This record gives sequence, structure tokens and C-alpha cells, in this order.
Amino acid sequence: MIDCSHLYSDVLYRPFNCAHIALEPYVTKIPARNQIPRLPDLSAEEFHAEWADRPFVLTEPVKAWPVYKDWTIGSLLSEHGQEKFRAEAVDWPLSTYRDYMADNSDESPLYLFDRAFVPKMGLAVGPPESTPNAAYWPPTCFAEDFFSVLGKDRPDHQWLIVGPERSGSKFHKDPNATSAWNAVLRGPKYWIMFPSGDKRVPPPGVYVSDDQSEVTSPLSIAEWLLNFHAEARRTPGCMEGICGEGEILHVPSGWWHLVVNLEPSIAITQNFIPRAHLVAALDFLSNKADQVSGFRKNVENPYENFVNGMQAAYPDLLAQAQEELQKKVDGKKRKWEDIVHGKTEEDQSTAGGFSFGFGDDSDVEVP
Ligand SMILES: O=C(O)CCC(=O)C(=O)O
Ligand SMILES: [Fe+2]
Repeated sequence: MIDCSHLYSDVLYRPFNCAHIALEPYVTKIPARNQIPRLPDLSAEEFHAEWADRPFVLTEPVKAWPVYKDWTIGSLLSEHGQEKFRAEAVDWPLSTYRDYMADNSDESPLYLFDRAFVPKMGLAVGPPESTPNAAYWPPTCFAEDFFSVLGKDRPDHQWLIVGPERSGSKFHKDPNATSAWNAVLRGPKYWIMFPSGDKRVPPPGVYVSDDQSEVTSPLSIAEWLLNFHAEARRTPGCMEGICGEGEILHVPSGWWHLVVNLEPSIAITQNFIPRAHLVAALDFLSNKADQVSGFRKNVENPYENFVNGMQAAYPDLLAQAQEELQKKVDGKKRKWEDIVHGKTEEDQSTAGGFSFGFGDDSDVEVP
């Protein structure tokens, strides 16, 4: 036995401390202004008119899902114990993951996040009226999803998520400017969220490269909670809430979110494009092509495919969205040219006021 009584090491202490901090102080006493609204349910019209840009929790729809009634870690184990599921870099039989879940004290526990669970588990997904033996179905307000025009060529969009207490997702935005819903079947989740946008900075403790393609939060969830949660809670735009068993949370397109499981958890999440974010999705696919993710390798031009699919199924909506996107791009160009040519928004007619010093004939790239 080695005597460690005089060993003092931050390197050893910090992860140990982070693996054991109590979560309760961070997830309680949510200030009223930060509270994510909670509603029984929403119609498609209400969602599109008022809620597509706001996080919220719906308390009713998931309670009707067979998977909400039936799924526990035990029931999944008895039916799919030998089936392999993806947990970060490994594919493990569910029984192996369950053993890990029950007996780890890792600072950042391995998280099961499987995109192929529907075929693996032989599930039928869809409205119960038209889907025999439906396991679950998106609530009415989330049913419209323009990525469905891509059929089997759509990017990954549904995941089974299983993890122990303290597991979760570090700050990120969802891919391809999609919105998402996240339905909790077992074990509540704490969410903390921030809007993003041209004039907004990322959440405290999150650093983003200039083109927003790289996000670094070099910290585990626990380290972020220890160092940045208090500041985040005071930051305008912050929204927080707990999504309990049988509830479903809406993540609007472009919102930052960090999630931590307060108990061993089972959830299903799905990403989608509602009409309110069609312009954002077109913008992302066309102007951030290098950041597009989740498409199979054989899909060579996601933007073109999407436009073609939309043209065939919803030509009017596509035309309207493309016009709006063009206006947005022109607006940005105009602002840039005004800056370069020394015009301010207030004084469009005064030439030669303020200038960054680019000559009139410079070929500065429009960002
Ligand atoms: O349940 C979670 O950990 C959140 C999942 C999430 O943010 C996502 O699927 O994008
Ligand atoms: Fe997410």
C-alpha cells in the first residue's frame, strides 16, 4: 500500500471533484425570467405563428406513446440486451452499456447516442391512425419537416439517447440549422439554452471560430457548471428548465444548448425543419456547405437535392424562401458596401464620411 496522505494534486483532485459535484444547486431556483415555458400541447398553427423561435416543454403528447409506457432499462435489456448500440466511439451490446451505466464514476460518462435504433429495434414510427403498432410519433406541432422531401437521402435525424446520471451533451447547436425535439421517457434532464445570431456572443465558457464551424468548450459539463453556470444564469437570453419523464422539449434552430441527465435516462430526439426555419436551412446548406453534416457519403450535393425535393413538393414555399434568403444576402452585401464606402445607416446620402481605408476599387470579399 502506497501512503498518499501527503499527496496534494489538482490534476488528480479536479476530475474527482467534477465527477462527484452535486447537481442540485445548478438545476434548482431557476429565476422566473429564465424559466422555459411549459404547456400541455400546441397546435401546428400556434407553433408556426408564435413558438418556432422559442424553447418550450410540452407535458402531454409523449404520455400517449407506447414507448413511454413500456420502456425501462430493464425492458430494453430483456428485448435488445445483445443488440449493439453506438456509445461515442464504441459499439457495445446494450447489456455491456447497462453494466457501465450502473458502475462508473467518470467525470464525463460515456453516452449512448444511436442513430440506427429504429431499424435495429424494429420500431414503427408514425401517426397511430395510419401506422400499425406505432411505437411513437412526433407531436402535431412538430409534424411538418421539410427534410422529409429528401426521403432516404435525408441526413441523420433520429437518435436513441441513454445515459447515467451526470451524462449529457456539452454546449452545441444542432446540425444544418435544424430544430429538434427531445422526448424524455425515463430520467429528467436539465436544459440550459441561449439564442444565437449575428450580434450575439456564444454562451459564457464557449468559444467559436470566426466562421462558427468549430466550437470549443474545453470543459466537461461539471467543470462548466462549476465555472460558468452562475454567469450564464445572469446573461440575457438564458433559458433553463427541467424536462421530466413523459415530457418533450423544443430546441429552436440555431439555439445553443447544454443538457445534463439528473437520473439514469432514456430519451428519443429528432431533428426537423419547420417552415419558420426553411430560410435558415437553405442559407446553411448553400452558404455553409463545408459545415453541412450527417448526410451519407453518396449524397454529393445536399443543397441541390434539397432544392429539387422542395421544388417538386412545395414549389411556392421554396420560391418564397429563396426570395427571402436573397433579400437577406443583399442586405448583408449592402451593409458591407456602406461600411467600405463610408456610408452609415443614418446618413446614406453623405459620401466620404467614415472609411476603413479600402480604396473604391478594392475587391474586398463580401462576407
Ligand atoms: O439529451 C441530450 O443529451 C441532448 C441531445 C441533444 O442535444 C441533441 O440530440 O442534439
Ligand atoms: Fe442538440
